[in-house]
Amino acid sequence: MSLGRFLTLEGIEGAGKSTVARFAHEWLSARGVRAVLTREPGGTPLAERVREIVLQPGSEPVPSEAELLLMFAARAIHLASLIRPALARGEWVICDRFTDATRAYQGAGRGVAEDLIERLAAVVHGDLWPDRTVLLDLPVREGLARARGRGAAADRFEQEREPFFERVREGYLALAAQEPSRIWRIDASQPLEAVEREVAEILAAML
Ligand code: T5A
Repeated sequence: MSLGRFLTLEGIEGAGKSTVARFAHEWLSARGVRAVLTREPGGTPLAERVREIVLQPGSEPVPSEAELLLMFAARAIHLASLIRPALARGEWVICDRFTDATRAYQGAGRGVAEDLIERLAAVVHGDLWPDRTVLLDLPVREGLARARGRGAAADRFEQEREPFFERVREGYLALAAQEPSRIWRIDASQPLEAVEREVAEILAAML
């Protein structure tokens, strides 16, 4: 079975993940590489329904453990219906967020126990981890200003306060320090062209 490559984009809100994911997809397509562009939570019709549940603000509180399980429920669906089949066909998968987001948001942000997250990750995706993860890192205020500048209504996470996102950012930086060969940090406060140049270098090395 030929296996494609699995690339994920991570970072706080407004870091530029969606923008850079689209750039990576276009860069690969221009070189004749078949790639699927997707996101989490979501990526398939059913997983997108779970996304709605977990992101939509509402009056009923969502306990952290429920949030964690919903993220992994969406991920299990996404892996079965989209990620594993694409990789098995030899295609690349470019995914806007994956389990590092769970480690950063539910783990570092919400305070869910690390070993619970790792056990669920082992059940849901076993040894399947991204080949490369690009961490788009920038100060929280800058990221939130960009995200809020788009004028869209805030989702349940975007309604959180700065200290939450500071913990998430620290969580991501700790992951990058633990796994430097997989997680590559890029300074996302640079102009977009500079960020994209660094991403192109990573893609070229992966090819
Ligand atoms: N979540 C998700 C968890 O808690 N646990 C999990 O396991 C998972 C998978 C998902 C939410 O779910 C949480 C985390 C999230 O809160 P989302 O919509 O996927 O939500 O994620 P967001 O981070 O909210 O996505 P955003 O769209 O807000 O941020 P992006 O994708 O990082 O930013 P992007 O590309 O849309 O760019 C934002 C703006 O900045 C500009 C862009 O043009 C755009 O206007 N921009 C730049 N401007 C200047 N310089 C640059 N370098 C720029 N790069 C982009």
